[in-house]
Amino acid sequence: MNLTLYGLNKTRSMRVQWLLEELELDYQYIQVNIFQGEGFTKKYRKIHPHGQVPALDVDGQIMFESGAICHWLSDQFSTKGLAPKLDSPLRAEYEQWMFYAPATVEPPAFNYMLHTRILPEDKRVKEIADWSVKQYINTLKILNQLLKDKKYLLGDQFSTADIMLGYLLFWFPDILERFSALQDYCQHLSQRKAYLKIQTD
Ligand SMILES: N[C@@H](CCC(=O)N[C@@H](CS)C(=O)NCC(=O)O)C(=O)O
Repeated sequence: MNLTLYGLNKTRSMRVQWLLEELELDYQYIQVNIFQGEGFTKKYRKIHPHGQVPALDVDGQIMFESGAICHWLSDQFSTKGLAPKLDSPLRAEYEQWMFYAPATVEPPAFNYMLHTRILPEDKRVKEIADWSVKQYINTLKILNQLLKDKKYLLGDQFSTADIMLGYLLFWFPDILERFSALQDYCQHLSQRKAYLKIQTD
């Protein structure tokens, strides 16, 4: 299988890159600097209609949406054990976390980032930032309880769901300081060989 990842450091493409490394797959990496307008070229719009990263070329067929790519790859390479098999008792919980990360955790975290860091200062709305961080912290309180005494979301077994969630938790390390179980969780994640391999400045 020929794989080419279109991505950029410190973006959601890191989910896919982290997973490709966990799966020990060969892939080509093409950097698309979305902050310098490279997402807007006609050529790149044919790859990703929104001009975003990540996109993955699989033998000439393009996929986009980080969660979908990670979900698909994990099942394609199921022998690597990063997604419980369909008939495994852990599969339902795995699916739950795969969707929980982008659907429940990501929106408040991203809105907070948007209104504190990404938007130009005159476009930031304090009320949205305040509301989003409150929602995010409430979500983390629940996650912190659920992850007590657990190494990974599925217990001792690392899975792609940990990539989906873990990638997000690294966005605001200062907020994590008050959540000891989440700090331990991130500590485990950050020691993984594949995670360390994709860290660049
Ligand atoms: N839901 C999409 C979001 C993709 C996304 O928003 N990517 C950002 C980088 S993290 C991007 O390319 N932004 C540039 C833009 O929207 O123009 C996914 O998870 O793949």
